[in-house]
Amino acid sequence: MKRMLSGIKPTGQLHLGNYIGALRHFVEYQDEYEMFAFIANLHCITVPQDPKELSDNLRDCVALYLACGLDPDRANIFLQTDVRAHAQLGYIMCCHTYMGELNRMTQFKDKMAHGEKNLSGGLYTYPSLMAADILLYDPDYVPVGEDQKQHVELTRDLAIRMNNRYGELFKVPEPLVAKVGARIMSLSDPSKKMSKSDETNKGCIYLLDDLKKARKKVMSAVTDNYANVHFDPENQPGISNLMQILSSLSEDRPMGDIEQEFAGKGYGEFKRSVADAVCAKLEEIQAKYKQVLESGAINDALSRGAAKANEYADAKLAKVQSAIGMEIIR
Ligand code: ATP
Ligand code: LTN
Repeated sequence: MKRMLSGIKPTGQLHLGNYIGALRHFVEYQDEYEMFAFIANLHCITVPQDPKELSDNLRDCVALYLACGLDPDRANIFLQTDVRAHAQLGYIMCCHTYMGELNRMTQFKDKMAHGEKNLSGGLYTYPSLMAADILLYDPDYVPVGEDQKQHVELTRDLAIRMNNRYGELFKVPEPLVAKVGARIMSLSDPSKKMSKSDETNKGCIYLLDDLKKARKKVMSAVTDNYANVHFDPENQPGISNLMQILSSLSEDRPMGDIEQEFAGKGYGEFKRSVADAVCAKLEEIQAKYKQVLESGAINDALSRGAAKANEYADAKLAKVQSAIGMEIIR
C-alpha cells in the first residue's frame, strides 16, 4: 500500500480553505493509502501565539480531523511534539539546506515584503522542519494546497541531496495538489487566498463559524458586474471562487454543470445555493465535532497515532544519524 502524509498548522481556527484544499483529501485517501495526518504544533510557534489560544486551537484541530471523517482505525493521527524525531531530524535537515534556498521560499519572502518586523529564525528555517516531517515516513505522496507545493519541492531536493551524499536514506515524495479547490480565495478579496490571518474576518469561513454568520459571509462575497455564472478565474475571480467552493462541496460537480444550472439566473440565487452547500457541510462537521469533544476520542486517537509514528520516525532518525557519522561506534 502506498503511503501518504500531510499536516496542518493550526495557528488559528481551521477554515473552509483548509477543508477543501487539504483535509477532505486526507479523508478521501485514508482507505486507499497508509495515511499519516499530523498537527504541526512546532510550526505554529514560528509566529507569536497566545498559549491558551494555541492549546485550544490544537484540540480543535484534532477534533475537526475526526469530525471531518479521519478515522483512527484507518489513519495515524498524531501531534508533532509527541514524536521527538521531528525536531531532531528538522535540525539535521536545516544543516543541509542552503540559505539561498530558504531565501526563495515565497511564504517567508511575502512576510518580509510586507515589512513585518521581528520575524523569527524558526519561520525562516521552517521549510527544513517541514522536509523532516515528511521524510521521516518515506511517503509516496503529500496532499497539500497550492501554497505548500514549493515546500514539498524543496523537500524533494533535500532528499535527493542527502541520498547522493550519504547513500539511499529517503524516498523522494510527490506533492499532490487537486485540480479544483487547491486555492480557495478570500470572499472579501478574491485576489488573496482564504486565510486564518484575514484581518477583516469577512473573507474567511471558519469550520466552527456560526451558520448565520457563514451564510452572511457567502451572501456578501465580492463578485463582478458580468451577471453571468461562468468559470473564468482571471476575469471573474469572485464568481469562479464560489463555483470552486460549490463544486468541491458537491462531489466535484463539473463547472459546466453549475454554469448550466444558473444560466440566466441572478447572482443572488447562485450565492444562496453556495451558502446552502456551505452551511450543510458546516452543520454536519459541527455536530460531529461536539460528539468528538464529549467522547474522549481525542486522547485515544493521539496516543495510538503517536505510538505508530514513533516506530517509523525513530528507525529513520537512527538510520540518518548513523549514515552521517553522528554516532560513536562502540
Ligand atoms: P493560512 O494561510 O490560513 O495560515 P497555511 O497554508 O499557512 O494557512 P495550514 O493551516 O497549515 O497553513 O494549511 C493546511 C493545509 O491547507 C495546507 O495543505 C494548505 O495548502 C491548505 N490551505 C490553506 N489555505 C488554503 C486555501 N485558501 N485554499 C486551499 N487550500 C488551503
Ligand atoms: N507547512 C504546512 C504545514 C505542514 C505540512 C508538513 C504539510 C507542516 N509540515 C508536512 C504537509 C507535510 C502549512 O503551513 N500548511
